[in-house]
Amino acid sequence: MKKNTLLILCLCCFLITKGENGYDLWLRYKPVSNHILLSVYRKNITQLITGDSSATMNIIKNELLTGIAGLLQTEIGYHHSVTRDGAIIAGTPRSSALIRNAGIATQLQAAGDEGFVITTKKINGKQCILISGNSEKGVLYGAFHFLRLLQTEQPITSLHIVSAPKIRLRMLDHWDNPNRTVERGYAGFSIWNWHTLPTYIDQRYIDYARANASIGINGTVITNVNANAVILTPAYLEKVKALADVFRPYGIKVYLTARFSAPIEIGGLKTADPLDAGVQQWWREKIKEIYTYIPDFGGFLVKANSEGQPGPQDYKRSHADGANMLADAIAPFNGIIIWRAFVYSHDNPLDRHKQAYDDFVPLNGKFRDNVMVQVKNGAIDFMPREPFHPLFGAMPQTPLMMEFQVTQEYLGQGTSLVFLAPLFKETLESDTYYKGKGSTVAKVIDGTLDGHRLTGIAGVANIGNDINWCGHPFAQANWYTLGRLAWDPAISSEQIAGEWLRMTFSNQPDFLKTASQLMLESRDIIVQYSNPIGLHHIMGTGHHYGPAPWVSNQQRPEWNPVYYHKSDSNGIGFDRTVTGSNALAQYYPGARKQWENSHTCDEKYLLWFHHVPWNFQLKNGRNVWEELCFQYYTGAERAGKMRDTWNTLRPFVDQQRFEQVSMLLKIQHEEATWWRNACLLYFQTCSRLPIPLQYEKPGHTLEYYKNLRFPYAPGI
Ligand code: BDP
Repeated sequence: MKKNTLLILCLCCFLITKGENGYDLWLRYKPVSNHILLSVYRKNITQLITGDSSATMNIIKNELLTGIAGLLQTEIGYHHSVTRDGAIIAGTPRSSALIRNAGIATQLQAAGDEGFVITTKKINGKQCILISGNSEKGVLYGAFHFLRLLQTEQPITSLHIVSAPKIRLRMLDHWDNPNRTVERGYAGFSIWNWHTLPTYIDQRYIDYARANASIGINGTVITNVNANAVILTPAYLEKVKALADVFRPYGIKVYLTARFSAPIEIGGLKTADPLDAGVQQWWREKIKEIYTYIPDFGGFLVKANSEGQPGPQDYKRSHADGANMLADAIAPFNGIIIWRAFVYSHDNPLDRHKQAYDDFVPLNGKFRDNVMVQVKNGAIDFMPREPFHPLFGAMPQTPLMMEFQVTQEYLGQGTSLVFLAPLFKETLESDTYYKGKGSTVAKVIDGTLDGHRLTGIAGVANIGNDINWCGHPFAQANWYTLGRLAWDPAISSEQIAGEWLRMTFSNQPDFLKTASQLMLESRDIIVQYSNPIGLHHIMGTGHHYGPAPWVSNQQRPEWNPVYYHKSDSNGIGFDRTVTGSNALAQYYPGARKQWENSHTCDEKYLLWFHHVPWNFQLKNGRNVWEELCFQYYTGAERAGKMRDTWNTLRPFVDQQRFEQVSMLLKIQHEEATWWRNACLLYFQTCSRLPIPLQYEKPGHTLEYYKNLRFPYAPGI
């Protein structure tokens, strides 16, 4: 072998073993591996023509050129007119005469404000691919969609795609603090470096906007719901403006969280009473000021009177009074107020499950037109499995926005592979029965049931300054999922997993089959080994890391796991039927029916809605204690198998990401075993029944598990 060849070979080996650090997310644009397809692509993609130059159009042009160069391993030229077959024409009817005269007006009409049309068409006798939209944002989404077709190795010779988002606001909620800590963040510190803003524009801000645009996200709340008023001061508004300027050409609007007591804290007022004229004036001026920095500012997200946050109830005013005061002040600028329904109070003795509904249903229809009420998917708090929130379908005159949690606060945090699409879909597909059978949560959210114009889905972001953005390489899939489902809640989990895996790892069928199954089962597995048959909120207090079902010493009752499982010598579970808290009454009869009788209850939610004796029989013949043992042991065993499965995928994955996932799966298996042992040993002190002999004995005593401490667990 010649010296040079050897050198090149060594270099190649080095590059392969070095692997990928994950920074490129699903936008890697690696060469198309299917050679037949590659030659079809090369034949059908030969030149690029875009509409008149603008910030967004330049982004579109660069993205298409970069993407195509990477995927097709060939530079296509940028032209002004169609000279050969295979021209890609990207633009709006306004920015491009070719698009304007292409005869696609009907399709464009169906694409609406933000949608896109991708169609194959003869122009000047040449076969072209048109990527178009009524707005540049639509074209941008279309460009990313087109690249996704290539990345996922789909046919492109006859394209007739019209796609419009089903949801208007597709947002990420960052729980990022000014000091760069991230509440419930498991991927390092905040990506916003407030100290160096506004002058220093980190490349990450641009890459963040690009990644979001690639999945249709069009809004970002950049600050924590547990808000800090400092963000509303001029020095910080300058910084927010700098970010907004970066995001704008990517079609992303900036939103902020508003601390309700800001008029006192930074305005020098004596009160923050929403009915006080001085307070109203203060917010009007503050909002006007914000719009001088950010003319397209999206609006405020507000957490009020929840978990100690200030709010209108401090002045005996309602949530509507608070929201409407801000809504009136922001209306002249077309901004909106997103008011959170995640409220519960320590002086409310009612089941926490019921409190938001009780507070908000009487306010149905009392909010201004530019207010949305943001409701978590379930009534407790982003649990691994939770019935849908009874507010969905209960406030028909008020647009409700879905709040999912993308960051895995209760689902293994930064160490677990848990694909969240099945969880999100489970909620979206749940039937509220509010307008009869088929009134799914998705239809409440997308406005079809009540004709709402304002619609939205938000996800609490899982992004930090870790090199791969999300910490766990597979956590990126959950960010991806949020965008895809907000665009269209009907997309299946299988499709999302498939797309993401193809773009993030490989298009090899053997890889895809195994890896997508791994993803699709993962949420079920974590439910099994952490919160089976309806158990919930039994995680470590404060940091929520790992199991702690024994905790009972917290100041507020609903901060204690014992509040949620109510395990004692008689049995286990939370009675939410008429004999208990009757939270079930908040659901429509059709929905209620599936849960109200302990003998017919969907067993996934048995202990969510019922307190049952230890010898209660399940449909499979096991009693509750045996079922808990079965679930915990099976779940932990399946978690172990996830690693074995991943290990079979070594040939398809670069070494760096392969090892990362493998090590994390080892941690996950250890954590699953810890969950199993700690929970069963604790519940055994109530049931006083033995762990069946076929199972291996827990490796430690209950005391050992109780004494574990995690003072520096992330995310607090
Ligand atoms: C809980 C989190 C807490 C958040 C709260 C919220 O533990 O950190 O502040 O939700 O959504 O899940 O406001």
